[in-house]
Amino acid sequence: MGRIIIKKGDITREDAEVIVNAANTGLRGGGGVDGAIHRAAGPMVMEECKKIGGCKTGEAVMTAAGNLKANKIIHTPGPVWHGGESGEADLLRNCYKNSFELAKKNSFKTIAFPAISTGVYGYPVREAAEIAVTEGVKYTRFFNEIRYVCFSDGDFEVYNSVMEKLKKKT
Ligand code: AR6
Repeated sequence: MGRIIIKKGDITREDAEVIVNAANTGLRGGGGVDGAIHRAAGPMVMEECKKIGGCKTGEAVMTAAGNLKANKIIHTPGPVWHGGESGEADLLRNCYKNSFELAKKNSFKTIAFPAISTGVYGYPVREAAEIAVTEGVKYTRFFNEIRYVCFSDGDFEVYNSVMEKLKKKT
């Protein structure tokens, strides 16, 4: 049974075997964590993204990790928040599920996630954290460590409180 770790930090510095990128459907790169990952990884990763061509919301594709410590990057476009009635929760759940499945298929044992969709795409952090952590719990037996890397103190607190609540329930 693996561990779930919630930490504050910059995901580009994580030494997990695979890190997940909150991408867009064109895999074109952009701001936020996507921009940071491409800057740190180097141009080779963008070359590979261009070859892949794109990825649907909620699906996941994998590339090399260039100059990062990680071995691979999984790119998954999260949903844009439109108020919660447009299937956002299912799509975000798919981002986590498909990323876990892809990492599992490639026998990776440590994986690190940013808070997908909660930046530019506007998904409320608590709701997003509930989905992230609930999916993680389902996959602990396939991984040694699942890390949620929060970029702000506020997100870190929210993830911790969601985790505590979940522990009380189980
Ligand atoms: N390490 C960890 N988390 C980070 C980092 C980092 N280095 N930098 C930002 N975050 P966002 P989205 C956090 O906007 O909402 C891009 O332009 C950030 O504080 O990066 O899924 C893509 O190309 C927030 O908590 O992703 C897409 O077009 C979280 O990462 C679009 O933005 C996600 O914020 C995707 O939007």
